[in-house]
Amino acid sequence: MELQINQAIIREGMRDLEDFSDVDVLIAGAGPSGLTAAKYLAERGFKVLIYERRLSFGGGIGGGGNMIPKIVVQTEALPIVEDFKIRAKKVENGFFTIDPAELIAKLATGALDAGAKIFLGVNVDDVIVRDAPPRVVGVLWHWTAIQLSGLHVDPLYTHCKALVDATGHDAELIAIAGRKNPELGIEMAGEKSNWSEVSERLVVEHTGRVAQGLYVTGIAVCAVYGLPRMGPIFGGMLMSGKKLAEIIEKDLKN
Ligand code: 48F
Repeated sequence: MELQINQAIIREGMRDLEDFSDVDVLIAGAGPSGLTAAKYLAERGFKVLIYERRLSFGGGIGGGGNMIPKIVVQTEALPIVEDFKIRAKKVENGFFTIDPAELIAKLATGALDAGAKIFLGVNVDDVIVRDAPPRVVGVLWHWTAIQLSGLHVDPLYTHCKALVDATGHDAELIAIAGRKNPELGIEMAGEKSNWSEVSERLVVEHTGRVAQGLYVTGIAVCAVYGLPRMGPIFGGMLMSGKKLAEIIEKDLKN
């Protein structure tokens, strides 16, 4: 029996790895913005892959607000909440609260049911850039366990038509891409201190393409464009993910 278990895992797992080494859209980060973008892109027929460095999804959702198990969304995000069949409770001042565990589960289910693939325990380390004109065409990745071990192991590659940085506060991929490839013309402005109402709006406004083939969504937008951060309000993350899906759809169809 052990042999058959082994064969099933290795054969099917390797098939997936090979199949998903060339995709339409590669999203780094399975937080709220990445999962939302994944659902709306996958249901438009694109081949979508998410690499998530942890062995779980949800990013910053699970901690609620300073570990109190509620997060908040605003009215504008309700159509997305409804698309994912997430239950939201109306509270004071036009806000809605959501259970973090439900938000994680249903965002992931929405993305997976739409056809997106998620690989857990994968850390995206670097980007692949081709010149004339400079364009991001893929990533280098390691299993997170290899990165944590400190072993000197060369990474593998994945090619994509569109790479999405949904890595959270540090906008890791855009920072790496800009530092190593000045020809991309990326300047990281750095995230500013908290101002939720301004940030929620500006994050969505600035969501989009950063360089050819490279896109940003979620709180990473703040680090790229010098915008204030926000606390445990998540409507902007969902709206950013949905807006990015629309932008990438247009770009890839052109
Ligand atoms: O941080 P995260 O939840 O990003 P988000 O989608 O949402 C931000 C909110 O959670 C919150 C906020 C707004 O309400 O302020 O912070 O913008 O999810 C980012 C995910 O990316 C993974 C990380 O483990 C997390 O699950 N990640 C980060 N860097 C990498 C990565 C990487 N290099 N490779 C793969 N995954």
